[in-house]
Amino acid sequence: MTTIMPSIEPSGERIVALCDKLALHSSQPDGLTRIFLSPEQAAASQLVLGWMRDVGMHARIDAIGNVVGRYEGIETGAPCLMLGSHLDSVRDAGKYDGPLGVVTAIECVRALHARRQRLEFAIEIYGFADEEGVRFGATLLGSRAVAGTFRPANLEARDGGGITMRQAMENAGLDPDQLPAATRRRDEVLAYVELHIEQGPVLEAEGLPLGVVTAINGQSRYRIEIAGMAGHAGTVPMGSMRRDALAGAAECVLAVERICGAVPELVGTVGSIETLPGAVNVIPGRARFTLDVRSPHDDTRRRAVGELLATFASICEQRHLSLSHHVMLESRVAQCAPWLMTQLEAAVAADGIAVRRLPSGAGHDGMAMIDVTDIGMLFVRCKGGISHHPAESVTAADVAAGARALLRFIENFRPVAAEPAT
Ligand code: HGY
Ligand code: MN
Ligand code: MN
Repeated sequence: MTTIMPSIEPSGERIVALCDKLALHSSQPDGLTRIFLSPEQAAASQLVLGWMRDVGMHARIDAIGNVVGRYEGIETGAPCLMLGSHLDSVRDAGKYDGPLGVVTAIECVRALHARRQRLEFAIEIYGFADEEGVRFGATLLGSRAVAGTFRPANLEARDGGGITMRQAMENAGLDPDQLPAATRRRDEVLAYVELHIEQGPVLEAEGLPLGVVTAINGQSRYRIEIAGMAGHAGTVPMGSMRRDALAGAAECVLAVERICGAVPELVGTVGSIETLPGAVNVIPGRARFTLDVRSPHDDTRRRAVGELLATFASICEQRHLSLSHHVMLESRVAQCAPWLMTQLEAAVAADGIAVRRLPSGAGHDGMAMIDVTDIGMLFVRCKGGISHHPAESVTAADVAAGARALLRFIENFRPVAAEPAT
């Protein structure tokens, strides 16, 4: 007698509900903030470990705190198709940036497990521990550890409370000296494919639930510091006797808007700024701000960064201020592999959905994973393109379409020999 296994197809409602459940693990009482190596992240990781084990995966926490699940293929120990996304968030975040990719991948494995279906390859799902880089400034820490490109100097980076990454790892029960154990070899991984919300307006504007990503824009992140002279707000006359670091920084911020606004497809953002000593009646002696510059063209981005740093220097010279800058991230454009795009498009088209290729303005773990394997991405429409904001939202129908496409991609996945590294 043949047993008809329940063919549990991934449910959009279930995936959204699980993302909403994950969002409860937050350090922010009235919203979602879940940063790298925080108690909230540890709790979220335990939840995801359980979900992975429920669908027949071996699941563990790796040396940097990534959650890793493995669903064996027909042959134990086979190379894997790697799926996933990140489990950390920005401050006051949306619920789906990151978790949607992890949960959807788990629900695809649930469908395979329910049918007792094994494939010619293993499936591994990563819930990366730090993609956003909120706590220590450097981003993609979890995926860089997997790709073997983690910079040990990052261990000495300090968070806002003065805790080093090394201490934070030890506090979380991780051994920084074991970090190399997180690295995966190229021959273990057939490809890395991530499902993610678009975080932009294109799919919604064109009435499409899904899109296939062509490339992840290149990104430069800097920490800029301007020093002047603190002084009494009431007694130092306006003009050249003042060396107001915040006024200088403000002129720099407007230069970012002017210079980046003049170049198509280039974006520049000052996301955070702080002044010292930060008192109402003291002229700011120091100002620190972050700079985030992105473009689909690496030469455009590099030229813009050069022009911005030169402009900052000229502003500071005129105001008798000193300027220093620290590179936090330089990441080239990460091209998605055509063979993966073709297979993702076939999976999307099989549902009768028009295929739309588009670049990603947002950064993703694929920027790191490209150093160990070919990458692909599948975008799901999000309302108004809103992201990095509590109003981030998706529909269960679009999520179900994304899950169907991802499951179809998995079932029809045909690995090709990766191009030899150039
Ligand atoms: O910053 C980004 O683009 C991504 O959300 N980490
Ligand atoms: Mn993300
Ligand atoms: Mn993000």
